[in-house]
Amino acid sequence: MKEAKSTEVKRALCFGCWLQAGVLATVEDGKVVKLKGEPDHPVNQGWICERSKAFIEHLYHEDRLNYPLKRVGDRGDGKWERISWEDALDQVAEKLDKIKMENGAEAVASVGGTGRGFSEMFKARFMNLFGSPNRANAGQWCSVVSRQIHAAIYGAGASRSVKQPCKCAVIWGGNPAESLACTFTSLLKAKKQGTKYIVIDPKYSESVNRLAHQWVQLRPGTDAALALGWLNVIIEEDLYDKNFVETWCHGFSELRERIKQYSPKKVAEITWVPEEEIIQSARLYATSKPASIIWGVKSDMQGRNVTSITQAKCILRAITGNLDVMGGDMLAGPCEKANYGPVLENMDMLPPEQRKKQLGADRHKLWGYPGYELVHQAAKPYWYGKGLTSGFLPACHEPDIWTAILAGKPYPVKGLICGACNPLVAYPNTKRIYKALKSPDLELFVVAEQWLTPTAMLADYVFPITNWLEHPQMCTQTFQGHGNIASVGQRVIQPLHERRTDYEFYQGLGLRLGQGDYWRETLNKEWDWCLGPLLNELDMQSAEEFAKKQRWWTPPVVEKRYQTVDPGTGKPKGFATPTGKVELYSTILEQLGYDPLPRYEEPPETPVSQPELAKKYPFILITGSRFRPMHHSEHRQIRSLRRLYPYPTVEINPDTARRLGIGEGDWVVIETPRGKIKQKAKLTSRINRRVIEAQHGWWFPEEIADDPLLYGVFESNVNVLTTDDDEYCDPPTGAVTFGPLLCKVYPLKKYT
Ligand SMILES: Nc1nc2c(c(=O)[nH]1)N[C@H]1C(S)=C(S)[C@@H](COP(=O)(O)OP(=O)(O)OC[C@H]3O[C@@H](n4cnc5c(=O)[nH]c(N)nc54)[C@H](O)[C@@H]3O)O[C@H]1N2
Ligand SMILES: Nc1nc2c(c(=O)[nH]1)N[C@H]1C(S)=C(S)[C@@H](COP(=O)(O)OP(=O)(O)OC[C@H]3O[C@@H](n4cnc5c(=O)[nH]c(N)nc54)[C@H](O)[C@@H]3O)O[C@H]1N2
Ligand SMILES: [Mo]
Repeated sequence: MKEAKSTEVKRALCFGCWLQAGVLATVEDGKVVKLKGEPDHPVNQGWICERSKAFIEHLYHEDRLNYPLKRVGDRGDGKWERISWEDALDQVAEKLDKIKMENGAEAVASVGGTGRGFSEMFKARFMNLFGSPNRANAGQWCSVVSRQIHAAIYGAGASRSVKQPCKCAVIWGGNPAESLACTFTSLLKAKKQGTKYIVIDPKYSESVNRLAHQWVQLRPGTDAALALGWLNVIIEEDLYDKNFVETWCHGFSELRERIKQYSPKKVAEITWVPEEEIIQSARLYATSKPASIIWGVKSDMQGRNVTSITQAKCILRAITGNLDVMGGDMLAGPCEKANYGPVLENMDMLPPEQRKKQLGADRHKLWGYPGYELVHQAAKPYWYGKGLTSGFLPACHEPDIWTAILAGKPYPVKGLICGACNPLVAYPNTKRIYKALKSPDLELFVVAEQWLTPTAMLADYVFPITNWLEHPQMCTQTFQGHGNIASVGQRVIQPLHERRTDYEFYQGLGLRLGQGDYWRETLNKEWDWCLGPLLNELDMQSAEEFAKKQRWWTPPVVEKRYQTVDPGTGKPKGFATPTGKVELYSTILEQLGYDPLPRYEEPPETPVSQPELAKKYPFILITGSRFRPMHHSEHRQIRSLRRLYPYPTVEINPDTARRLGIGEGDWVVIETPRGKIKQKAKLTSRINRRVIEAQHGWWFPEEIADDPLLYGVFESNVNVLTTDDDEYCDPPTGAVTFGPLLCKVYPLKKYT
């Protein structure tokens, strides 16, 4: 007789992207056999995407890293020796200590991505205790920059509230149909309930197709001008909320003066959007109550305009009376029932003299310590005596790490820790990063990864890390106006082979470097402590118990928090900013030496700013629109997903393609002044004739691993074409330009 199978269902959180959807995972005889969405989970309401389901394939894939590796040949040769975790950690810790002794702790830097595996939080703790201020991450051009600008202006983030559908929602520089699949249905549902969507996008994206009441097709990179044009219409036509502006805003008269420069006529010339459309869309937003502006990442990666775009969006919400009201955009502080951010990361342990050495913080002050300290000063007393969630901030200017390695300026960086990111593919200027990682001046390069990526191929040590099915999870994030939900996921199975969590990697190094007092025994214990205040209140013993019994917690919704009376002062709480108001005129930006008001600057590489260069490179290049099923540079080796999207594609208007002799599916060369790559042509009238859109994230795990090929990392990777030049970066935040840039395109066959 056959023995009965042991079957168990675990309640996990998918970490395929930062939404962290609820998943029910079925385990049969110790093997994960099925993943499905957890009904009623606030994030995904029972639905999960194809990528989430494919994590079973990810878990058991033959190419996953299973043991720590130590390089034995030259960097990139692909000659590795298997080594134990303990030996590898001993050796890395010893080298880090040596670099610190000889060059100072700042000579060790770290790079990160979207914080997968909670690596950014624990990396922050490790680096603070080690004494280095030089932590960089993808937040510099993705959401965290905009979060920091919100923090300067409102003293908190702001997030769409789904508790009540809004009359009008603006999707600005995002395409949630591809990028936020789990929550897209909530947008469709709101449309049925009457929400009118304005989508601001140079392309007729799938979100335009499925949602838009009005599509504003602007020239790439001109969002700041458009936002200022909207402000002009709204103020000149008296469509703003006078009461809110008078009581709760600082600097309206200065703003009013500034926006005079941005008449709809002038903005139409800059943005290619007809004057009448600018006026109509501004009126629609301002007169629909409540209305919301939904974040899209393309606002965060337009280089020199990044601060202005987000600043203008923040101002739009405030002056139209849509801030912190149901159906509008609710103020989003941190989770009040958790130990998070500065306390979790032991931020106070980094001494002031080390903070001063942070790379790039002299130029990009809002991103580094100078800005952080001003924001934190106002936010700490306001948000439960702890301050805002950081995780990614304050960070150093990412491109400065490569300069410090290559040129030793302003001082050398000799050790680099790369955790949960793939800079050689996802960061700007691949060739420069390649040079830095190959440099003999970089004495130690350590990677914590799930796969041998092109970046990991250049490492001295590679540590094999679990995926989300192999570790317990905790999430305290602001979610769609629910406030700060706390959600916990169970470990589904024990880590396979010798994989360990990111936590154990940083803890392992920390314990060897005198940080014993600051690390808990296990990740589970860490979550128990993080959620301590909430667990106490619920009379639960552990996060694991919470995961089994309760699963998530949402705080009561507080509308118009600024009006609530502070018992200490007897006055309304106001906002967590230096003036206690919404700073239309930002005193923080002013103190840091930047323009306190938003403005539009022509991006450094467009047909307008560089007409001569545009003769050679006639098209405007935009990059990196999300596409299912891929997530940045991941999943190219997951067969079921690769089958859905086998090649990189570049979108070209059919008229343009015809003129260039390019047919559907042809391999074409895309070239900028910095290099060339190939992708397959996808002809679509959804894109403007003058604009080209190339995908990001491409490398080919099936190709040769060894340097200089590195899995074809230079073949189709769009970041071979991008730049990290400081002239292209936003002064306050250092955000880079992933578009607009100038390019030319031609059929590959002509040149082979
Ligand atoms: N040109 C262009 N470039 C872009 C963009 C663009 O629009 N255009 N978008 C940018 C944006 S917004 C972002 S966020 C960045 C992303 O930049 P990155 O984060 O550097 O890119 P990913 O491909 O997400 O890299 C994540 C890596 O972490 C590994 N990983 C996954 N889970 C874990 C884990 O739990 N622990 C560890 N240790 N490793 C794990 C994966 O295998 C993968 O190699 O890309 C940016 N790059
Ligand atoms: N499938 C999938 N989902 C993901 C990710 C992934 O890699 N794959 N990554 C996750 C991450 S880290 C992020 S940051 C989010 C980002 O996801 P989103 O915020 O949705 O951003 P994108 O998909 O990069 O770009 C969306 C739209 O911006 C438009 N666009 C391009 N240039 C401009 C411009 O100058 N102005 C304006 N207004 N629009 C422009 C593009 O045409 C595109 O339709 O997605 C997350 N979700
Ligand atoms: Mo991102």
